[in-house]
Amino acid sequence: MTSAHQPAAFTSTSTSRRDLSRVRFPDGFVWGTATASYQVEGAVHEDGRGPSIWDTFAHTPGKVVGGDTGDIADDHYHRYPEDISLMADLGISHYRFSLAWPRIQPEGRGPLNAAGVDFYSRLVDSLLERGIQPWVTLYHWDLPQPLEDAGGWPARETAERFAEYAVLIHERLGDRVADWTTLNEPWCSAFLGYASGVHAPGRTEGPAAVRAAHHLLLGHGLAVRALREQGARELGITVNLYPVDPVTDSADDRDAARRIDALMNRVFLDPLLRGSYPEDLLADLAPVTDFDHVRDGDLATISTPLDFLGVNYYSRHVVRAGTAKEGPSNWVGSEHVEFVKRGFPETAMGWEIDPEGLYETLIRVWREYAPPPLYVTENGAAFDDRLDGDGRVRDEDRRSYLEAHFAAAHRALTEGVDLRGYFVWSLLDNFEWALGYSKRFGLVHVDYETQARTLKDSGRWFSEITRANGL
Ligand code: NCW
Repeated sequence: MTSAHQPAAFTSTSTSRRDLSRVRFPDGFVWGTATASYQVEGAVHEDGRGPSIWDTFAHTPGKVVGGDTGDIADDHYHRYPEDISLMADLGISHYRFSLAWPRIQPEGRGPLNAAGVDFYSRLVDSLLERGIQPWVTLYHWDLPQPLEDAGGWPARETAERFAEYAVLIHERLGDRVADWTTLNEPWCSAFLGYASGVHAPGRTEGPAAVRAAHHLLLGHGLAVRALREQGARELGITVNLYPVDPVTDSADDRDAARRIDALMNRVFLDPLLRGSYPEDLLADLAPVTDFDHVRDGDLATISTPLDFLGVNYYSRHVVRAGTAKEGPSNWVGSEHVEFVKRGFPETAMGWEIDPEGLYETLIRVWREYAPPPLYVTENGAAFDDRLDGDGRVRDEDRRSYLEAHFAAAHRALTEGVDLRGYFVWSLLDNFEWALGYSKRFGLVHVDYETQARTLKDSGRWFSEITRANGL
């Protein structure tokens, strides 16, 4: 089989310390770690928090590996002071976390829940006291259940509720939080939530997923406009991007790669940064939807200028033309592709390790879209970590993964990409959605029995990187 794309091998030689000895990031480069509310907070019944779609989904038998739920998670709701101390040890300048909308508006509409707001206010103050800037994500997948009951993201009203929520919480935290990200990975919310159904709310309706994607974008645009009027300082969105390559150079495989690139990358990049949906995507999706949910003016709202674009990068997709109309890789039913593994080393998620893909992604977005400054808002890896008898986690695999990806990002920087920062996913081992606690992404190991935190070897190494601002 010929491969149309031959990425640089992920070898110890290409990432050796000697090769990287002169890798220095620009002054002021942001180094951070990231988490998300439902994945770390726990305390799901405390202080007036309402249920989210993830509470419902995780408590539905068969939806999450091991029957795990986020009920307790990392108990970050109570242990955030300890976690902030860990961040201070890591030497990070920024902490990216998300707000649980159902803590702030338990019904997804109406008045604020003061106790929920207080929690985030205390968290922000505690971060600032330790010299760590809070980087807030407004929505990382935990939609208030009452809004799902009213139609969820496929319903236009959800976009309006989201913008209202954004305004209300910005009024309370905007004096201390400079950086606001509207959505995290809207692709996952739309297509895993409403098409494949592997994420909450677990619906399997292709056309609904396409409507959800639009209303997520619309909610983003409405929120950006409203927050701008409130004088918000730095506004952006985070998308998950992948290079998509055909497994061979055949016309069919190249067309398969084009379809997946449209459905995973350009479906968000084009509306956000060009104010239109890609023509080829509209044509591909014609059997599924006629896009009659898109109203005049929506795309102008969605493409309201941003201060930064967040990029989450984990791997590359390689595809071949297929015939299957259903299955895990055929979310809306128009894809007809198979995802191909190349035999590269993988993380515990089964995602091939491909740092070159990060370089390509940053260069591509920079050259094709002329975006605002970029941040890598997530990159990291799950591995089968073991807490050794001497209390150490020797996660050389994670260290080497991160080192190779930092170097790839640096290469993009030296070639002109305005990359301003890098957040490692994740600070802590946490609830990995449908995979429960079986996958560990943290720089810090969490013992879920005792809630004991242990800095992994990769975390210790990361603290050297943040302090040296280089490799
Ligand atoms: S699952 C996922 N992740 C992980 C999660 O912990 C975090 O909350 C997310 O922002 C790590 O980063 C993101 N992303 C889902 C990717 C699904 C890819 C499906 C590809 C199908 C071919």
